[in-house]
Amino acid sequence: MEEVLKNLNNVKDLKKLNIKEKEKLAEELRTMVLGIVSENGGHLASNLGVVELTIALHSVFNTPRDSIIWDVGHQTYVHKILTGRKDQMNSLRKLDGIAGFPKTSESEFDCFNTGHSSTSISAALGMARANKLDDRKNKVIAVIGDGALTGGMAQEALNDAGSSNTDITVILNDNEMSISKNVGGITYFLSKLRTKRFYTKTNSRIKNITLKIPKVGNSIVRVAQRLKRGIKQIFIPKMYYEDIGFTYLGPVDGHNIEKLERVLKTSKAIKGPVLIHVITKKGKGYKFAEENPDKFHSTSSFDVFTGNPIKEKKDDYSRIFGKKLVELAKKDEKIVAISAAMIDGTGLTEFQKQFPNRIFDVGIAEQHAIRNGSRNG
Ligand SMILES: Cc1ncc(C[n+]2csc(CCOP(=O)(O)OP(=O)(O)O)c2C)c(N)n1
Repeated sequence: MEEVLKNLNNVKDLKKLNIKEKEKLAEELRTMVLGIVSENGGHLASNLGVVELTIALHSVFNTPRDSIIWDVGHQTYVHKILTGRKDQMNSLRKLDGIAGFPKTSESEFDCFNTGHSSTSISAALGMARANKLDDRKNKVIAVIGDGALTGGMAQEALNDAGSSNTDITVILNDNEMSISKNVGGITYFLSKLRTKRFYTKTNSRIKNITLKIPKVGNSIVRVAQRLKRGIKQIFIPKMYYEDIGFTYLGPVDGHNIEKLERVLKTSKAIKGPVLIHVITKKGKGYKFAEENPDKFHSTSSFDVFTGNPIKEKKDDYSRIFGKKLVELAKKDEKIVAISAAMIDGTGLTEFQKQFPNRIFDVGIAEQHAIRNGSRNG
């Protein structure tokens, strides 16, 4: 098969491809992202994990009319390549180069500037409400990782969206990782959902059949959704997302473009808020990143064949802070460390090794972390 990426300049070209070509494209995108990040540095593992999801999203939705809001925004390299910025990607992390995060001034496909975690559902809900007021039929999709989902604002937004009677699709990109292993009660809950394979198979079979029926297909999907809710209560008693007002679809294999496209098409036919649980592998396709997704979350330039950095890391503020804290903690057992999902990024890895009982990763929840660390009153 001919090279697919070479001839692809925009989402219109993408929509013309068949599944086999899209699978080939996924491979080529991985090679391209790996080449750029190994040279320039950048966010590798998260981008490798969303290749198929990004292809499916731009294939099914009518972007930029439909809005995709990427939480944090560090996983948008593939999105940028597919939306007309292929030739600029080499300038990533260079002066005046392409931004490493969505940037509204860079492209009409970037509809919200991000960087901070856990904001996507709030932004998406606002846009969806505006669409409703203006009687626009545009779709709004928030793509949020299981790490970002631990953030308070994401929970506040789910709470609001669930009762909003607004058409909004939340895609939960669940790779079990924040930068490090994801933490907290929500991760227990998600791991339970992931194991409900029996239910998933039945569920997608209903949708496959119904969507093939022209015209009435969509209304049958809706009835099936209601019925499904009943069945699901039997197998998954604590169906939290459905209980707070979302239609839950999934879990779906986030590396299977065909299945992803099917579930995304189904979501378009459903009224009100929908949550699609997508299972991905952080670092997918590059052995070193799959084995060490935290090391390859954000990286400086490295040798593709060994996975080793080109230059050894120098001491920076975080490393010096971390060393000093270990020194002080040896002398004072009252010293503990609290981190909002940034143990490595804030220089606390050595502290964690030496004092595993005196360090607390509270998830991406800075506000909670500060309060967690305060004295009485
Ligand atoms: C408020 C805030 N805290 C911390 C960070 C640093 N940070 C960037 S990405 C990330 C992990 C995100 O995990 P997840 O949402 O699961 O996405 P993944 O990288 O696994 O795809 C963190 C903690 C941030 N961007 N914003």
